[in-house]
Amino acid sequence: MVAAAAVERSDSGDRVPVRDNWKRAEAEALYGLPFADLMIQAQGIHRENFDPNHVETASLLSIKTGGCSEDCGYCSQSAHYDTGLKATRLMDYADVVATAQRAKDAGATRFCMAAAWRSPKDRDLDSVCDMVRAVKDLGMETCVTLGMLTSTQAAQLADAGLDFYNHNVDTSPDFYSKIITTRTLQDRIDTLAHVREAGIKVCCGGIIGMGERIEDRLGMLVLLANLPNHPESVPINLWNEVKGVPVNDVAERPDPIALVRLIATARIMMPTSVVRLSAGRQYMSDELQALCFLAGANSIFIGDVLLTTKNPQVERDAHLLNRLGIRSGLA
Ligand code: SAM
Ligand code: DTB
Ligand code: SF4
Repeated sequence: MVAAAAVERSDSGDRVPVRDNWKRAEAEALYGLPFADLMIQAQGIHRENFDPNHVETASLLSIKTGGCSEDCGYCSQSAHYDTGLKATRLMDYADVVATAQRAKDAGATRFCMAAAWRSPKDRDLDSVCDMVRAVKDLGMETCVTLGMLTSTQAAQLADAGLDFYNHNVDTSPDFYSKIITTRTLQDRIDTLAHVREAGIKVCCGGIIGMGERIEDRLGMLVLLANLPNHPESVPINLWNEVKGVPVNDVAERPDPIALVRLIATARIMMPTSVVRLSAGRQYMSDELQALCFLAGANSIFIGDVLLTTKNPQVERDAHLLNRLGIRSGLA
């Protein structure tokens, strides 16, 4: 029943079949399994491909905040909505490097630099490439998220040594147009293709809790799992509340068990991808996060803020991971 469409290498070097032909009905069947059956399957796959007692720690920095021309209905940084956020210019090189050093000292192994752009201007891209080189020299993995890229721009970032590019599909193909109108899902898929062609690893996921149905959440997983290659990193963001954006009127925080089921389903469908329990951990109990790690989540953002919204305190994360016996940059 399960056809192997491609083969990828897991962390342990084993060859594992990786499918790119998922049907939504199959995702629904997995998601709807009795909880214990879903969890044991996800845990088995997690253990085949990763150390289950390790969680990756990434740190985020908004290097250019607000004033964005896109209309993403969830985002504090869109110029289309009055969110009370002050727009800034691109940060200075020295401040970015100093922040990366502090993040490293605090236990982050990856440093993700985010800019509120529809797409970068060539002059700005040169500056970001310098930042990437400097952060790499600190011995950290690098990730940037700058909006849409041409293939030339992706090649420039690859030359600078960039490890990961984050560009999310955000939601299901069916729900997408209710959330964003200024760029299409196909625009995003084109950028992901440019990133892949340039040899940069892909970080791509989305957001839940924006008023979508469970079918949309699974439709998003099917979209991600059927990309030509599975993204190496899959961030699952729970919408972090922002006043003044359209999503605020329709948002519904997902049932915690539904979140665990979604993580487990992602783990099964994308066995070799790192699944990040991304934004929204500020709303989660320690017990819920522990269940998400058991379901196969193996990355978090650390630091008291994400880009413009809150994240749990580093001390709370260190305490949680310690109690679970999970190794990370923090513990
Ligand atoms: N401007 C670039 C872009 O959109 O490609 C990069 C930055 S953007 C903030 C990166 C991602 O953060 C978005 O695609 C979205 O998935 C996520 N995000 C933004 N606001 C969020 C919120 N309030 N809660 C959860 N995730 C959010
Ligand atoms: C991703 O998927 N989540 C991060 C990162 N990629 C850039 C961003 C989360 C942003 C949360 C809202 C904010 O802090 O503004
Ligand atoms: Fe701009 Fe990115 Fe926010 Fe969309 S998610 S409004 S592109 S910063």
